[in-house]
Amino acid sequence: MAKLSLPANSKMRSNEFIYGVATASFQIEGGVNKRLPCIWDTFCAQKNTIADNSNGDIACDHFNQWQSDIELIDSLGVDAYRLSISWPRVINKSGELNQEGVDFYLNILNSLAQKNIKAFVTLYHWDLPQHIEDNGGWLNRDTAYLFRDYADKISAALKGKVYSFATLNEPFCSAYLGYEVGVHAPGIKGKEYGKKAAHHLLLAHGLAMQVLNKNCPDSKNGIVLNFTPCYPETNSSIDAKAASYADDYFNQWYIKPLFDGQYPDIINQIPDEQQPAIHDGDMDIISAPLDFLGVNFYTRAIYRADKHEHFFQIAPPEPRTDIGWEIYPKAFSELLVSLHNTYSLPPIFITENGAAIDDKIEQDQVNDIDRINYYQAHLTEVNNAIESGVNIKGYFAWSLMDNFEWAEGYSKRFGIVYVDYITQQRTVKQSGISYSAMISQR
Ligand code: IFM
Repeated sequence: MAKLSLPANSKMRSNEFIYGVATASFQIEGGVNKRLPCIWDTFCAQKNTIADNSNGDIACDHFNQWQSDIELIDSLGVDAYRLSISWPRVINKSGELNQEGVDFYLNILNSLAQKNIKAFVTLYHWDLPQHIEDNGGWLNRDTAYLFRDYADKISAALKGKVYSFATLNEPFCSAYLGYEVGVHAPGIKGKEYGKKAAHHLLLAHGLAMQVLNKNCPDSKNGIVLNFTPCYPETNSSIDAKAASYADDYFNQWYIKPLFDGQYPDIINQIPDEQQPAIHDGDMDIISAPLDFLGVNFYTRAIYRADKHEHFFQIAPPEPRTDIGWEIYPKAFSELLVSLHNTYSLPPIFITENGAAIDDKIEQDQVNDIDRINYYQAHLTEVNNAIESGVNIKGYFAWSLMDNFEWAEGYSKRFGIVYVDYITQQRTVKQSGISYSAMISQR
């Protein structure tokens, strides 16, 4: 059986390097009746939105199983657990804290502290309260201020118990998938919406940073972005131009405002009706200093020039994971080095990396060798980036356990722990056993 290992003199062998596992509220919690509805509840209830017609009502039933899930996390020997808070669980319709919801997270955080596991808490992993969407959601500037108020109240309530707060997880997905192509909640389609939503999300981030720094100056406060590096199909200058435009549109659009206080130059090529509404002072709010940048990486994308559009994405070549994403680990180190060379970055945490594999459970075992190989190759690239001078402080496997994979429902498994959704039985996969062994052998 393949085993995960780290090179002999790697900084990733240091006890200072943080290893963790990650999840998100809507994907694992269930407990739907103990919170307000969110945009994903509504989206799942629509026809043909989710591959298996499922929803998050029960998910992994973490709402009820959180104690044994934390025992499970502890048994893996990780240093940290990255979770997200469900906004509709902790804030009621009038904007006040819902103490029952807050207590759910306080219990989790207290339990993690008892076990000496650092808590990395994300405030927004896509579960926007539905009543806020009913007023325009991320297309309404007011949502940024509602997010600040939520961040203010919840960070004050959790103060002292959180090692790191991230404002948003992957604003690209919320803005582009949710409001431009409509394959994620709330399912809005239109080129005129994506960049508007993105700007309000980034503004929300900047406003939330202010209250996080006020309430929890001792926590490491930052944001988590996802990157799908863009490669040209050929060496031609037109393909290079297409890839570069795609990179600005999908990746740099979210990081450049944070570190340079401006959007990429392609903003000048974007038609008026697609422009974000930028108010005076917004870019200063958005570009305030961060304690860390979270980087999520899974795959790359390949582009060619197109006669009508700025770029055309070709089908991902093999090898691919079960979700159809190309396995191309080299893009990981190339991305990290390029971000390091382009921006003046704070320390980086790899806040997500992992693979969907068509796992089979046989005799209580899951021999997910392809996932182990994926992790090995990507950990090696993280190490390569560190050796090239990138300041990386930790790595989180996505995910702790199989869960609700958004538009794919429960059909795609990303966990290092297998979940039987009928019995809610958890079984640590070989990748989990191997990740745990690698961590303990540092
Ligand atoms: O499951 C998601 C997660 O919620 C955000 N990042 C990507 C993962 C895999 O698609």
